[in-house]
Amino acid sequence: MSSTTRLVEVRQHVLKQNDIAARALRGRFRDAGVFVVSLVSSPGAGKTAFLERVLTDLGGRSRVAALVGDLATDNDARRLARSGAPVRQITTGTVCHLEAEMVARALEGWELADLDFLFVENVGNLVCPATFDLGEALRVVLCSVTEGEDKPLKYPTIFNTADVAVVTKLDLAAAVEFDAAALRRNVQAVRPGMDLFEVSAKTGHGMDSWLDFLRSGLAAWRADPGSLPHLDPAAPMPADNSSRLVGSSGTSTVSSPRASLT
Ligand SMILES: Nc1nc2c(ncn2[C@@H]2O[C@H](COP(=O)(O)OP(=O)(O)OP(=O)(O)O)[C@@H](O)[C@H]2O)c(=O)[nH]1
Ligand SMILES: [Mg+2]
Repeated sequence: MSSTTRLVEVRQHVLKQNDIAARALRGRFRDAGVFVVSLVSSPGAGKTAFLERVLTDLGGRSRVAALVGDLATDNDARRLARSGAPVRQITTGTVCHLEAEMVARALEGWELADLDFLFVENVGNLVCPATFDLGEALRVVLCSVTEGEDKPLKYPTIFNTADVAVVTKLDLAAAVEFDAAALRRNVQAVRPGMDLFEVSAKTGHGMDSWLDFLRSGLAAWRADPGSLPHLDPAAPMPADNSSRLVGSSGTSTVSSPRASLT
């Protein structure tokens, strides 16, 4: 057997093990009624800053908690904990993504039924997290205005396994001559119908629309855990939809590859 063949077999085994663990997690989340939202992006796109706002803003009315993955340090967990929500850091050492087993271990001792939302910030990476299901109900891919509008075209896999996209750091858009229409076109080219939100964690721009989306997502998911919120035509559009940019079809008709794992 060649070393290449062996490498492929080991990788397939790891992915299969992860799928089994992710399926078990998804069952636990469903039984507990906790809506699990994962965040993926390149390093520094603004996941933690965005999540700090989400935890703070949702925390008043909903029961929220977060896990955050990094190769090293507990910096992000400290930042997120300022919101008052329970937070745990997962340090992965040399591993460039979170795996379902890591999530399961990090949840030990937490009563999931006491939560409405559990957020999982993945390691900053637009490649590896795409292939590791974490049992989440909703996967969010973030890209900042400073990264360039071509990211969906260059990293299609992460956009194809995510359910919704968020553009961050809108307050910097003018300074970097961000072309919103080009990004929208590129997202739609890779993932027709994908919902796209524009936000700034710094100014709070777009956060109300995003929080409305999350709340309606929780309600839709609890009513039917097999559904993804952006696929639910009954999910109300936020009153102020200026920050919610939907595809030309208005609602998404493309199912998530991960949805088949439920
Ligand atoms: N101007 C501006 N800066 C932001 C915004 N969001 C994040 N930043 C800055 O961008 C940098 C990275 O933000 P983080 O939230 O740490 O990014 P991250 O994606 O969590 O980074 P990793 O966890 O290391 O992958 C920090 O200096 C933030 O202050 C924003 O909305 N506007
Ligand atoms: Mg972070």
